[in-house]
Amino acid sequence: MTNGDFIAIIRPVPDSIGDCELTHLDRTPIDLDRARSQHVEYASVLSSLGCRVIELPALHDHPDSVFVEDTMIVLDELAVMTRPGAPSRRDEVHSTAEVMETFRPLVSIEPPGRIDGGDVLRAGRTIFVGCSSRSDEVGLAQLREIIEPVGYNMVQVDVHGCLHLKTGATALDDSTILCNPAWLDTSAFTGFDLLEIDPDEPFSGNVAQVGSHLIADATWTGTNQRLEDDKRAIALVQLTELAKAEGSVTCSSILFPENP
Ligand code: CIR
Repeated sequence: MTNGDFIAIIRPVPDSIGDCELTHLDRTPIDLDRARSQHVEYASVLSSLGCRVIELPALHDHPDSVFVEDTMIVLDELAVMTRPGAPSRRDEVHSTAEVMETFRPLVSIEPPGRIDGGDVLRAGRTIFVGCSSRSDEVGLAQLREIIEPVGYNMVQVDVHGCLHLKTGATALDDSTILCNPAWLDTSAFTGFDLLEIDPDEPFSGNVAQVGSHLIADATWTGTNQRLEDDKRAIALVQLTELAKAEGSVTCSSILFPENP
């Protein structure tokens, strides 16, 4: 697959981002202009890697709406509209769904189930799903019933130290996981190769995969060096402002192959 086969759905940084949900971080002022210029640069990196970038309309009344990843789980066969764990985020899902239905058949997580896309990590035909403060057993059971019949193996991972599973672990390819072992029980990844982050950079376990390339936050020089030493092709972005809203690289887009 070439990178050009990928779609990246994004949404602009809303005026209200300063009122975002925060779970593990204290609130610090977000520079809106800088957040926007970093987000524009993020979009241009996606384009430079060959993604077709689709920008959804801004949702200024939804402070976390730039973090589109949490609204949708896209697999080869179908897409799952999530039911975000934070009630303030539930209405973000509808406008993402309007665009997604042109690419995949849509199914949805139903109340009272809760799942955020940030808790769903795909590596090949394995889907790791975090049970976190946002995603619960009811939501996970619904997801299992949706994805196992289409041939995915779902593995539950208990998440304690961070917001989402993908805050602490992301896939580098179909068989390798970048992870922060301080935040996750790595026994969930048995059978996969693990690359540990630089322990001085706990938030560096989140990278986005676009074909043979990775997008990584330039802030995390130690972990990025480990990725380079592992012969990974990396494109760097700066997301210091969205990081204050507990966001990172994957959360700001929904990335998927147009024709898997
Ligand atoms: C939230 O708490 O929902 C947002 N402030 C951050 C969401 C980040 N999303 C992600 O990691 N997938």
